[in-house]
Amino acid sequence: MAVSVTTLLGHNVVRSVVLLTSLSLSFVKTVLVTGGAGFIGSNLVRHLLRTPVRVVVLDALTYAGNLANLDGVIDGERCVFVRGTIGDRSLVAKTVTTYAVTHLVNCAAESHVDRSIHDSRPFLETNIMGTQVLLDVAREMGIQRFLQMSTDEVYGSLTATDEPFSTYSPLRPSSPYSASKAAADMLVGAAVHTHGLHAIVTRCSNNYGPYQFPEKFIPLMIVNALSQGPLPIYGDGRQVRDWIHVDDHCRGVMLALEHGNAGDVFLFGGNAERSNLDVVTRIVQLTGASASLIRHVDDRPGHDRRYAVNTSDVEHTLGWKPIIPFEEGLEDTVRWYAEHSTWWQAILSGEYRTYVEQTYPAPSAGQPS
Ligand code: NAD
Ligand code: TDX
Repeated sequence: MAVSVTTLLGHNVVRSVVLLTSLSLSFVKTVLVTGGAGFIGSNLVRHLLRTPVRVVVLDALTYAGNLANLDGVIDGERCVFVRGTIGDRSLVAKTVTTYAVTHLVNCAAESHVDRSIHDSRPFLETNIMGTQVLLDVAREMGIQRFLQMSTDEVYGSLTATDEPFSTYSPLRPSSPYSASKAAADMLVGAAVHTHGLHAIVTRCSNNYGPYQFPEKFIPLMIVNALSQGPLPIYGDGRQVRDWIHVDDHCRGVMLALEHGNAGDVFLFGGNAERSNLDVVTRIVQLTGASASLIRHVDDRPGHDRRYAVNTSDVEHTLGWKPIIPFEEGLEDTVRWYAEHSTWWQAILSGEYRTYVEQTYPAPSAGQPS
C-alpha cells in the first residue's frame, strides 16, 4: 500500500502512510475532509481535532487552498494531508482504504460566484463531477457517513419581504456556482434514494472568520481597508446577506455528521442579515480607514438581492443555534486579519503558491491528477 502511494503522493505523505498503517486500528473514526485546506475546511479540521478522531485532508490546493491554513495542525498522525483532486477516483479510493476512512465531509469546491460567471467549467468539474466521484467511492467502500457541505444560494434570491429560506423552499439557483452546488445536492439525494448511502446535506449562509481567502467580501474589505486600498461595492450595495461565524457553522456540521439521518437536509444561518453597505461601513470604523475608500462599481451580473435563513428546524432537530453575535464576530475577525498580515500578504504576493509547489508538488503528467 505505502509503495503505490509513494509514486502518487511523494515522501511527506509516505511517512504518514507508514506511520498510520500501524496506527489505523486505534482510531474509531477517521474523517476525510476534502477541501480541508480552504477556509471552512481548515476551520472544521481544527474543530474535529478537538474530538477523538483522526482527520485526513484531501485537497487539490487550487488558488484557494493554502497549507498555511493548517499550520501546526498536520502532524502525519492524527492529521494527515494528501494532495489531489476529488475527481481522481483511484486516489480517493486509495486514500479511503489506506486510512480506513469511516466518515467523509465534502468541503472541496470552487466557491466564488464571480469566478463562476467568468468561467463555469471548473465549477462543473469539481462541484458536480467531483462530488459524484466521492459518492461512488463512499458507496463502494462502505463509508458510514457522508456529509455534503452546500449553501443557501441553491434557493436563489429573496425580495425584502419574502420569508427566509427553509428546507421546504424550492431550489432556484441563479449563478453557475449555485447551480453547480444544487446539482451536487441532487446527486447526493439520488445516492441516498437509489443506493441507500448514509448521506446528509448542510446548507449554510455566508460565512466569515479566520483564514477566509481575500476574494470574498468581508476579508477583501478588511485587507483593503488595512492597506488603504479601494473598497469596491457592487451596484447600490443594498444587497443583503445573512452572516454566520465559521465556528458556529462548523459546530453545526459536527452535530449534523453525528446525529443526521440519511437524506436529511440541515439549514444553518447566523440570524444576522446585513446590507453590504452596512458591513463595509462597520469595517471602515473598526480598521480606522477612511470612508472615502468605498467605491461603487459595476454590479455583479445576476446579483442575488437577499439571502436569509430560517434556523428553527435545526434548533429543534440538532439543538443548534448560532451563538456568536455578528458585531462581536466581525470585530474578532478584523483583529485576526490585523494580527495575521503575513498570512494574507503571502496570498496577495502569490508567495504561498511557491511554498505549496515545493512542499506538495502536484502529481505530474502521466500520473492520475
Ligand atoms: P474555499 O474556496 O475557501 O476552499 C475550497 C477548498 O477546496 C480549497 O482548499 C481548494 O483547494 C479545494 N478544492 C477545490 N477544488 C478541489 C478539487 N477538485 N479537489 C480537491 N480539493 C479542491 O471554500 P470555502 O468557503 O471554504 O467553502 C467550502 C464549502 O462550503 C464549499 O462547498 C462551499 O460551496 C460551501 N459554502 C461556503 C460558504 C461561504 O460563505 N464561504 C457558505 C456556504 C457554503
Ligand atoms: O468586491 C466585492 N464587492 C461586493 O459588493 C465582492 C467580492 C462582493 N460584493 C458583494 C456581493 C455579495 O452581495 O458582497 C456580497 C458577498 O459577496 P461574496 O463574498 O462573493 O459572497 P456571495 O456571493 O454572497 O457567496 C458566498 O456565500 C455563499 C460564498 O462565496 C459562497 O461560497 C457561499 O456559498
